[in-house]
Amino acid sequence: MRRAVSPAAAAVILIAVAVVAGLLVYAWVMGWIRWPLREASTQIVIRDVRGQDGYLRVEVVNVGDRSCNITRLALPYEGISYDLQPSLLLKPGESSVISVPYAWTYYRDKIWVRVITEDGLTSEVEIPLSYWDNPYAIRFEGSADRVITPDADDLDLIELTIECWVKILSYGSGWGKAPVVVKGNFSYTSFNYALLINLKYHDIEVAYTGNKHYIYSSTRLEVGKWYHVVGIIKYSGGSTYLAIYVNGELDYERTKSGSPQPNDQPLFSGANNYYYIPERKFLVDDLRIYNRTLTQEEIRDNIRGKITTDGLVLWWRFDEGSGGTVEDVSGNGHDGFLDPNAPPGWDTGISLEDEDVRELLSSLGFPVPLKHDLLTCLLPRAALAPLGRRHRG
Ligand SMILES: [Ca+2]
Ligand SMILES: [Ca+2]
Repeated sequence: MRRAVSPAAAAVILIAVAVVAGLLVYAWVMGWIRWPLREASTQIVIRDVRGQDGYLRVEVVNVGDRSCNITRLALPYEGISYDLQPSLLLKPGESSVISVPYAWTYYRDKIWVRVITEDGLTSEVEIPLSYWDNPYAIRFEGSADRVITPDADDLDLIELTIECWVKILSYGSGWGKAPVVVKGNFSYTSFNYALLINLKYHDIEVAYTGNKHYIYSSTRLEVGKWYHVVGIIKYSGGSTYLAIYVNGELDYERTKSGSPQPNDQPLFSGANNYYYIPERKFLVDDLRIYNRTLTQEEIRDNIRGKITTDGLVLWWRFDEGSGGTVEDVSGNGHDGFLDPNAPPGWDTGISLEDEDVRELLSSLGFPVPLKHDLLTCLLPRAALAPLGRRHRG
């Protein structure tokens, strides 16, 4: 025979259930039980993060008791995610390094990295980089400073994108043109393609072989300010499409007749044997050449740091800061050589510390990682926290 629960006992039970549920929700909200739950399902531990030559190298180890297939890596703060192709299969106890192309491999207080397995399990960490590059740019000054790389089949192009950061320090006497890139020794009559600074009109030109085969930007580049510039050339069906993007926005585009003509001459940055006067002074950083047309979305991804590598044929980071060689970190072997007769110098390069870069990221709606300040660099967090309370009471 069942005995009915008295109304008073029922009320007590209901209150007890409500209190326990409330405590559980409170603990969940406070993060007391969320962390252990997530931890219990975690198989992968992120052990180390390095930034080098335009890549983040993330060391992971499988501490679980079954194999894990890592399919994605994300930088949640930046809103960036990479599909890993191929994915990384780790047996229990195994470790490996995941490399993803990322531009901002310079000093960071910390970077938030997450890996995701094909089962949807995640592991993440906020960690300072254990290694980082120093941000340098190449500085062309005088009239003939140049970096040169020899001719190669994959630099002979009829469809391409040239992308880099440029800062003009002086337009000199205000006439002539200075090449950010030119594939060939001489002028438009024989070069394959070029991205030129017009020293008179203060704009950027993208050009290919032949008279009047160029367009120029409507943006005029202010002295002393970093700009992200892109020139696109695409030959198809008997004509050639040209476009210029400045700071992630389409600046100008037009289709012209004729086609780019590949040659057997070197690729130059800074000057060639035609565009070598007058005096000028400018910086170039993070120069890339692709053998295809990048979309605006890809251009903006590159600005925020998620570098597309599909079709990449040359990538100069200019982070050497000394010496006579610029490494091609694309893996295609197009290292550049500073002309010993007219060697360029080195200067501070682009990084997330630079106000022009920060303003651009922010204007495009991208999150800008916190700038590290001297105080948080030098003082441990524990020493900072109690400052406000120390003299109370
Ligand atoms: Ca650099
Ligand atoms: Ca050639």
